[in-house]
Amino acid sequence: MSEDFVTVADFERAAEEKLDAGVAGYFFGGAGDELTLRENVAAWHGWRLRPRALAGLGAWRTGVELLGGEISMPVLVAPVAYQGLVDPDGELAMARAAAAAETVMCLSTLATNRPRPVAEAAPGGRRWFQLYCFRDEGVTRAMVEEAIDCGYEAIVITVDAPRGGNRERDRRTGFAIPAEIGVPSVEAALGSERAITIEETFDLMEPALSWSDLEDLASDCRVPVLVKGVVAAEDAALAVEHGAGGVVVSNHGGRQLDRCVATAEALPEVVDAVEGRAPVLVDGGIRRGVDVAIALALGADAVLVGRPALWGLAAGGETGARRVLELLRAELELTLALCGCASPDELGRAHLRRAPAASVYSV
Ligand code: FNR
Ligand code: LAC
Repeated sequence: MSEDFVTVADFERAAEEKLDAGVAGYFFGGAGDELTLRENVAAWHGWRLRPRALAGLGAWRTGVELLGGEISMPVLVAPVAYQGLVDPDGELAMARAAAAAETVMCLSTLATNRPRPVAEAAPGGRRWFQLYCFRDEGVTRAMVEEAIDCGYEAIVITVDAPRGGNRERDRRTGFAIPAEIGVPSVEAALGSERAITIEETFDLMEPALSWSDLEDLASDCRVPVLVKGVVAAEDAALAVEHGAGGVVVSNHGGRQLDRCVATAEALPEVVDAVEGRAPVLVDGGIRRGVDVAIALALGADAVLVGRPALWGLAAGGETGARRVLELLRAELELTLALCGCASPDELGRAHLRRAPAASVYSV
């Protein structure tokens, strides 16, 4: 990993060169025609900033408070499965990178390390746990209890995956998780030590979850339960009414329902429906600090990045992931300064206008 990596795109290219075709297809790919995958990125380009002048500022702050704790920036690490496929330390390295960048890491249920060693790898860091509910309730319960016991501060239940999306790249490469990459939750559910496909993994999950399950989980857990994978205002309101402590606007990085609305387009209606009753986060296609600023201006409290952090990890291990997070922070700080804002909470819809319709200006 060289010093001339100055953008997320530099890490993306380096990761693509380094990973073999099957692994790259899994991490880079989306569902179907990958229209939503591409549109997630493009939709952030659909806004223009209206900076304010002569704000009289000489210092800028990117730090925010989220769910009762401080982080250095409103950019968190999204749950991404199987990180041991791109780095020998996998989630342990990602946890250390997030802690060094002073932000939250959300650990996937489908991690290659259990919640406890990940917590021990970065004792000073803040952590949330992403939940997939297995058909075998005992497996789900054991993971959640371990996470909460080890200081994970929130459970993030993913609701956009009652079945696995149509991952055509994986079908072409025949991609499967190699047996030597242990996935503790899957091993517990399957009792198997052979290579397993992503489709088989999704078949282990309980598809028939409903709002009452959210309500039960939220009342059983002693930590907040966030709902990840909402794009409709109606669902955002239902989530809050059923006890959610936060809503994550997400379409799973374009990996589930292709032609799903882009998250930048869904965000305003969700913000309006939640009416400040809970934090609203968003992920999908965030590649620049200016994307983060646009999300905040539209009303998000924070964003998460999935592939960017993963590309950092693949290209340069813990240091690479940390540098991706730090460069997003630096880009956000510069954007705030150039918009005349002292801190993230000063950005609002008055700082935005729609970009001209598809035209010579489109990028
Ligand atoms: C994911 N995502 C995901 N989400 C989740 O809730 N549990 C998971 O295990 C995974 N696994 C996963 C694997 C890979 C390879 C990717 C790319 C994504 C979705 C993730 O949390 C997030 O919603 C998206 O990655 C956001 O889009 P960007 O930032 O990758 O564009
Ligand atoms: C994925 C799962 C595991 O997106 O969430 O591949």
